[in-house]
Amino acid sequence: MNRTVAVLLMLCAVANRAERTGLATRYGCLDNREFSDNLLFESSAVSNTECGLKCLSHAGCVAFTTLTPSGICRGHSSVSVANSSFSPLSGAQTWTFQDGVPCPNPCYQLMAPGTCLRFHQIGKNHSEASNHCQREGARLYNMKSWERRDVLKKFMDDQGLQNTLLWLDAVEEVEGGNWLWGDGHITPRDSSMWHTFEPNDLGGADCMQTLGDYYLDDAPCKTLVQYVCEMPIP
Ligand SMILES: [Ca+2]
Ligand SMILES: [Ca+2]
Repeated sequence: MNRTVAVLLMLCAVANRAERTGLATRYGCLDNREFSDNLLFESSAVSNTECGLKCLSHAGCVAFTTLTPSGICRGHSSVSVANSSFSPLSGAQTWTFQDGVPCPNPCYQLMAPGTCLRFHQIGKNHSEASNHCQREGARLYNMKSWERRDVLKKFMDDQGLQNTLLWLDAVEEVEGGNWLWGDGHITPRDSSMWHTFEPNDLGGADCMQTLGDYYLDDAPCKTLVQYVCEMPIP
C-alpha cells in the first residue's frame, strides 16, 4: 500500500466515524416496543443519546431500547418483530436512526404545519391520558374542526389503524350543555361533527372520544381508551 492510499483510507475512517457519531443525536422513536428475539446487547446508559452511541459502536445494531430511570439500554439487530414475541414493555421506548426528525420529541410525527402527533396504544382513562400527554409537553388531540378531523384520520391511517376510539381534549361543560375544548373552543350539541345519535350520555358520558370514522362521541371518562397527544412546535 503506498502512502497516499494509506492516508486516504485513514481520512475515510475518520469521516465515517464522525458521521455515525453525529447520527446518535438524530433518532426517531418506534414507540414502546421491545424486541426480545433480536437482542444484540444489554447495558446501561444515562441517556438516549448514550444508548444510541453504544448501539452505533456495535456492528449490526440498528435500533435501541431505553428504559428510564433504570437506565437499561438494549441494542437490537432488527426492527422487525418475529415469532409474535412482540410485547409492549411499560415505559420503554425503542428508537431507530433517521435524519431530519422534525418534531421537538422524536416520538412525535409532523402531520400538519406546527402540529406533531403521537399515538399511545395502551388505553387509559381520560384524566390519566390527559396527564400523560402533559408530561410530554403535549395535550390530548383537539378535533374541533373538520380540517383537524382529516389530519387525525390521515395520522391514524399512517399507523395502519381505522375507526379507532381515541380520547380527545374536550369535556362536557355542564350536563346537557355544550362541549369545551382545552383551547376554549366550544362545540355545540347539534354540531354535524357528532356521530349519529351522539351525544347520548350513555353511562354518564362526560368526556369526548372519537367514534366510527372519526366523528365525535361522548363516553364515560373512566373508560380505558387509546389516545393521541398533540405537541405544538414553538
Ligand atoms: Ca354527560
Ligand atoms: Ca356516547
